[in-house]
Amino acid sequence: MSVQTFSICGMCTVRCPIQVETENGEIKFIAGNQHVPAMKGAVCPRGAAGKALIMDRERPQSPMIRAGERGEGKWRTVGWDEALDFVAEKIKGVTDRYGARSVGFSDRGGPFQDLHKAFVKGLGSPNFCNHDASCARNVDHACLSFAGIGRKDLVYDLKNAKHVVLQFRNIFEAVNVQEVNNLMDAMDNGCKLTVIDIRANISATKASRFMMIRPGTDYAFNLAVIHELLDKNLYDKKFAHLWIKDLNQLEDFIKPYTPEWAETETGIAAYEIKDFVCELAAAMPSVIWHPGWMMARYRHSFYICRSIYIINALLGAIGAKGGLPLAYKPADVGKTGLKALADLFPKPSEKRADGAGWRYPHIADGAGLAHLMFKAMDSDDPYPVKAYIAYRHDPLMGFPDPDRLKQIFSKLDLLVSVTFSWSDTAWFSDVVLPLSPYLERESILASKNGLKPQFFVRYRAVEPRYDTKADWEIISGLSRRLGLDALAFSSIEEIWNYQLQSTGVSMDDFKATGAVQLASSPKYRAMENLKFKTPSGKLEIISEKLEKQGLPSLLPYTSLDRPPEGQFRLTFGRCALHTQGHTVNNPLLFEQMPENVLWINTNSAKSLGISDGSTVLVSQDGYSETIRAKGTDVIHPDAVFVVHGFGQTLPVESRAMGRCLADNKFMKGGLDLWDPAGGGIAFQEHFVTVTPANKN
Ligand SMILES: Nc1nc2c(c(=O)[nH]1)N[C@H]1C(S)=C(S)[C@@H](COP(=O)(O)OP(=O)(O)OC[C@H]3O[C@@H](n4cnc5c(=O)[nH]c(N)nc54)[C@H](O)[C@@H]3O)O[C@H]1N2
Ligand SMILES: Nc1nc2c(c(=O)[nH]1)N[C@H]1C(S)=C(S)[C@@H](COP(=O)(O)OP(=O)(O)OC[C@H]3O[C@@H](n4cnc5c(=O)[nH]c(N)nc54)[C@H](O)[C@@H]3O)O[C@H]1N2
Ligand code: SF4
Ligand SMILES: [Mo]
Repeated sequence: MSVQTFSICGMCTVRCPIQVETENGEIKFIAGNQHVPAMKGAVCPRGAAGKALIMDRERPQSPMIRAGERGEGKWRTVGWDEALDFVAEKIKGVTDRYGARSVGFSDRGGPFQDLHKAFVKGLGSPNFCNHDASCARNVDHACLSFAGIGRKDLVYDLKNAKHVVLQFRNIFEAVNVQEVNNLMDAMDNGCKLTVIDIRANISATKASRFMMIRPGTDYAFNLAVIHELLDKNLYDKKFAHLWIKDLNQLEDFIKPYTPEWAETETGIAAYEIKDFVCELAAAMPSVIWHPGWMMARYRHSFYICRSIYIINALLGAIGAKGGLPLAYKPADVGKTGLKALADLFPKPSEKRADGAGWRYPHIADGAGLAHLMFKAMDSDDPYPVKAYIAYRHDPLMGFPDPDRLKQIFSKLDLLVSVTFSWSDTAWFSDVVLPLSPYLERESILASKNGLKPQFFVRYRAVEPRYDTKADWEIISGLSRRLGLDALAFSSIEEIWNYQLQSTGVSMDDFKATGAVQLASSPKYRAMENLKFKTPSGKLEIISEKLEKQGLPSLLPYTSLDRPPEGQFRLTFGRCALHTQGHTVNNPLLFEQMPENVLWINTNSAKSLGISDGSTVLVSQDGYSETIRAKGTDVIHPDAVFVVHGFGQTLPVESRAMGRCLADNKFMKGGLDLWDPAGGGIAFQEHFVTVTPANKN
């Protein structure tokens, strides 16, 4: 007999609500949760490959302790008791010698991180980070500096939008299933789509307007848009009067940045910028200029994001239906939120090793900046960090300059990787604790704010195939050994009941759909009733916090260096068939897409003697890899582009091994290139040389 289990996809960070059909303990079919209309019953190709992940023998099948040198790949397979005893003893050793603050932890962020935060807090360390310095930190900080709230406190109301602008955002390949469905519905209803990108990606092929921009000049483009909105009086005056503080300072600042000026920087014609702005104004306030997601690209990316929030505000889109309405939290709809596990322990009094909140008061201390925690491991400044748990996190692939990072990790007394697949970081660890993949584990309850806030649950769909464990089992096991009794839960039900106390909700309420809705219909606020958490309560063009740090609120434009003759800016992004670096070895997805290719402009290729489909050598500072060239007219000639996540070298992953090019290896010195205002890594400030592979 077949059984349906509600679960949450874990193949990427989006975590779509799914339902899993099983029969005799085997997975039959994975579909989008039928009770969530925007899923339309679908998952993306990676979501559908969940079964292949479960069946894959080439994933860590039991706990392992390193038997050779770090990275040598010699392992001793052990039982869970031995593995957890080993980790706990090492952590005790480090805390006895250097103090609790010497334990660092990073994870992949997301709705289930409360358990991890609780664990690190319980240990007495302030050093919980997530991966976001390599992803969306600049977006979040830009939103905080402008509106006093995080990026997720604003909803992208795609379904009701009349014009959507994607800049650095490839929504049809870097997929979030509900967003894709909502945008397609809106486009069926006449919503315009503008794409501003350095290449024609799949989103561009569906756009009503595509503008190919010179890499790294988006800030110039956006300043010209602001200029045009103000100069032509095309902005929403009522909204500006109510909510935008210091508009006059913006008006003064923006004067030199005309569309004609921007044309020379960006390569986009002034008339096109002007036409585009008129179109936007016609659709306001139901406009979403997406502030970006993977915005760890340049050292001024924070200001690009900030300029986008300013444009959305000028269009009256912030707070508006079909724009970026404010998300509701449980308390906003008269409900009590989940009880935080992190509340089980007091906040550690020590300062953070990465400097977030004190050395860098404008950087929020929740997610921190992982690269600065790594630097503390290297320098012992402000103090030594000697044990590191990389929990569902692969910094050796996800941060630049893996050789440098390996040197740093070599100084650790303990490196633990908790993961469901092999990764460069797991391979370099002292201990690998294999996490059950998401279909084989349940998670703590999670809460999602939005137009309809909700709680949701991930149930276990099938039992673990190998000797792997769920998050809560691993954290409880370690907590028990480390004297953190409050976290040493013996069942998931105990955790769920703890989280639900005072909410008036019981686990029975999740049974019918996998979620509990806290409001019956989407809630929008009238323009007069918006609420921002800045010191003035308004959207602040001038941020005192930034100014105090000597960082301008309005950054004057400076041109980035162009690649020297014969070199290209290395750019990267996603494709619909893979997630970051951990699905290339998935049998099903590998079959669909076994390699990445190097996008290169046809004319540049021709002048270098490179033909479409030929093999090329990509080099930087004496390091080279080969890859096949994709010669195309639809990439800017300054750039080459690859899909991130390839170029794996681990013998345990026979399919992925040796497949094409790892962009992260062409980022020497990249740990030092980051945005001082937003904290994000500047991944795209690296140049490479490309030559035919058969030359010489
Ligand atoms: N050069 C370069 N660097 C990049 C990027 C790039 O495009 N180019 N992209 C950046 C971006 S946007 C991000 S988000 C980071 C991503 O990099 P990371 O934050 O490291 O995330 P992942 O590679 O998705 O996952 C890390 C590990 O967690 C394990 N894992 C365990 N359980 C789960 C689960 O339930 N879900 C998931 N997803 N993983 C699990 C996976 O097996 C994987 O080995 O890298 C960033 N770094
Ligand atoms: N299929 C799939 N979906 C995913 C993921 C995945 O790995 N696979 N990962 C998830 C995660 S963690 C994230 S962060 C998001 C990322 O979501 P996105 O940020 O939308 O994805 P990317 O493909 O990294 O980058 C978007 C676009 O930026 C363009 N770009 C690069 N440089 C420039 C520039 O200078 N100017 C402009 N205008 N454009 C530029 C690239 O060409 C690319 O088309 O996707 C999420 N969804
Ligand atoms: S977008 Fe695809 S891979 Fe990501 S959570 Fe949704 S179904 Fe899973
Ligand atoms: Mo990301």
